[in-house]
Amino acid sequence: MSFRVNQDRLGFELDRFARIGASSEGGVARLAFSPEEREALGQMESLLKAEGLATRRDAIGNLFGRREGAAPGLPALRVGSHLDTVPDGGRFDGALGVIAGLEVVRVLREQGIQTRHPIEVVAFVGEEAARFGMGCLGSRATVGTLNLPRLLAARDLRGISGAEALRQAGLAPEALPSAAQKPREIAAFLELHIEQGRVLEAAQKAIGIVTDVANYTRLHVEVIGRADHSGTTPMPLRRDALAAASEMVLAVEETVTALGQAPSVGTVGVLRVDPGAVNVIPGRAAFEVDVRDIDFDRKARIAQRIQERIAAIAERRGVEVQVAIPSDGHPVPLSATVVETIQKTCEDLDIPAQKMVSGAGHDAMHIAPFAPAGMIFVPSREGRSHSRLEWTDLADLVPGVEVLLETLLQLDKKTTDH
Ligand code: HGY
Ligand code: MN
Ligand code: MN
Repeated sequence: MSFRVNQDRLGFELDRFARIGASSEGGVARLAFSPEEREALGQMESLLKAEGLATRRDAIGNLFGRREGAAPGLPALRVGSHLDTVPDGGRFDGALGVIAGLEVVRVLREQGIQTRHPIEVVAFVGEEAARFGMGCLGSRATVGTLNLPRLLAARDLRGISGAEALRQAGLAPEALPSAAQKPREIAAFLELHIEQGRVLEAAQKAIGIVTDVANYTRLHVEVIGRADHSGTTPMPLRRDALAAASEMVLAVEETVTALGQAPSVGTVGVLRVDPGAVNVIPGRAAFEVDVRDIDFDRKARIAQRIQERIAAIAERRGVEVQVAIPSDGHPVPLSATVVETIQKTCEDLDIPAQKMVSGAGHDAMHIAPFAPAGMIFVPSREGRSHSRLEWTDLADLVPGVEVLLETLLQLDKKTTDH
């Protein structure tokens, strides 16, 4: 199979971006609105400009590179993803999708291909929820669904608010609503992404054709006990907030395991303890629960049962508990037209592919209700991601970029004005 995509050039760009925010242990850290994310966006903007694309940044910092089409007035065919990462993340999550967009426009130039629709390469900001507990900030702003007051008030682990982070990035919080676009501006959106799971590797398939994206319910739990002297307080008199929270964390795992079926999952990734001193019984503990499923009703049952378990543990232990639900999303079906086009492209290119759902959230899930959107997965070694051990061999990335390119060309031929 001869691909038009240049494997060495793809590898060169992945190496380049992996160095931006690189840690000495081989991970990458480019948090939302961080200097590292800004450096990556700036680097990508220069590369898109060098390809002759007109570039722009919107009010939240999303980067768009535009290659004009032959037919004036048609909406853009967009390819892209995100350049931010989780702390100590991998080099592929997000960056692959944006770098693949750069490679697509490079191949179009080399092959002298002129599309009917304009092609836009996009890098959405703040896809990861790692910093502020809410993700897909750039794609939500694009479709006008960003909860701006929540972002402005959110605080990261250093106590910096979303509003301060935006201002430090040179962005005006009050201008963010102007980032919202109109559905007619987008003919379709395609996102190439690593699978971040084990399905393709186990099935020995080169491509995942994503039909649906799971969504999450997030619970913020505050446990209020009583700070006391760790040496003088008898065990029966304690109101230990961390011991109670620890039981609750295990209850999350037990409940998802008991009520869920794959891809039901539940995680507590953040736990804060106050005052956090070795000789003080914790007076407060706060933790974040992330429950995900492709089945909304099952996810609701799991979240409800988790809340019941938390209340019972608090009652038994004599601590107070406050539960907030900042997010409760519906799983998102992707565009059937785009799914079929990806599938036909894989058949035409004779690349082994399978339809699948995504357990991870992505920018495409926020674009999908707004304009036709699709996702193409490539395998992740041992399914590892959100870790410096995230890896996909270059030879396993190239088919994904080729399918992205060919699907775009197929969509360009279709009248995709919706
Ligand atoms: O959290 C997620 O699902 C995605 O990786 N941002
Ligand atoms: Mn991610
Ligand atoms: Mn991602």
